[in-house]
Amino acid sequence: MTVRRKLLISGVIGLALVVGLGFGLWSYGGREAARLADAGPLRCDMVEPAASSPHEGMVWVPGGRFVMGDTYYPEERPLREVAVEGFWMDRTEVTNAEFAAFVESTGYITVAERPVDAAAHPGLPPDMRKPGAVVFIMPNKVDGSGNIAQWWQYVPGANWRQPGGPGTSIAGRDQFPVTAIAYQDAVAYAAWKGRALPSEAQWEWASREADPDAPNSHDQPREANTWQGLFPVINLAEDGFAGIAPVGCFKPNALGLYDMIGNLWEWTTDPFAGAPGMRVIKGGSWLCAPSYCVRYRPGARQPQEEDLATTHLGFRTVLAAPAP
Ligand SMILES: [Ca+2]
Ligand SMILES: [Ca+2]
Repeated sequence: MTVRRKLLISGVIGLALVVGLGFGLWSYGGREAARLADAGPLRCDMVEPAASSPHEGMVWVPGGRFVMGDTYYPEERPLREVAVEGFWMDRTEVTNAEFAAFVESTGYITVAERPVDAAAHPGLPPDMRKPGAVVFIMPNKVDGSGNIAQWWQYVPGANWRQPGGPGTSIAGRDQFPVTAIAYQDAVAYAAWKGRALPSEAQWEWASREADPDAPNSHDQPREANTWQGLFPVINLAEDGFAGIAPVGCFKPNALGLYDMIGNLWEWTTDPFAGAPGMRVIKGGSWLCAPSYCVRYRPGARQPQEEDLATTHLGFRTVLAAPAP
């Protein structure tokens, strides 16, 4: 079985257990969810950092030692002490406008826009032999099987320019985080900026506000774009966003970093041990809910296929440079 097929069948995107309570309920439905998602603001005002940064859009993350990992899901263990040097990090997830500037300058074509190498993925179903991305489509109802194909669909033609597939666009969404980005796309953008992607330890340390004593709550955070209601059929949007939010709509953490938790998952450079071709992603997304994916925590993690674009995943960059 290929990794791509395995993803759709076994649920790599949503490794979390689906709690069976209430499945079969009718929801507000996908149309209502789309209306809510379209009703949100197109940009949010961010607080200017107290100190100006020598690296545009980045904040300094001091070095230190901390206990990495968590104990909620098995893949977060073991807890282990790690040391991290200080580094610079993007305040926000990389936006559509930023990624568009990269594409305009370089002519870069993302993985989701290129022909699929069918030889490298024997046995792909016909639709997955076309360029595209995996898109969340809110179902009207689900059965209790936990089969994620009920809400994740491979959509030919979906990519960062049209994240919902043909007929959708990012017009007016400059300040939304770019999505449908495969690992090598994120690496290419970072290299163009003279930067890199964070390691898992860097990302987690920054998410813990560079504080070894930061609280390690397992509760759903208030200041993050996550999912309220019974995933995937009831989306209460109590945080103000039924879909992806523009960057910077929620309070930043103590370092001035926005949306580390929630909104989009973020790529890290760490290979996911025991899963060839997969990297660790961090922070959870707007799809994480107490009933489904309690991964809105610094120590949470998930494997993601490097070459598969999905629309709940983005990234931010880091820079090794002297402290301010
Ligand atoms: Ca939300
Ligand atoms: Ca995020």
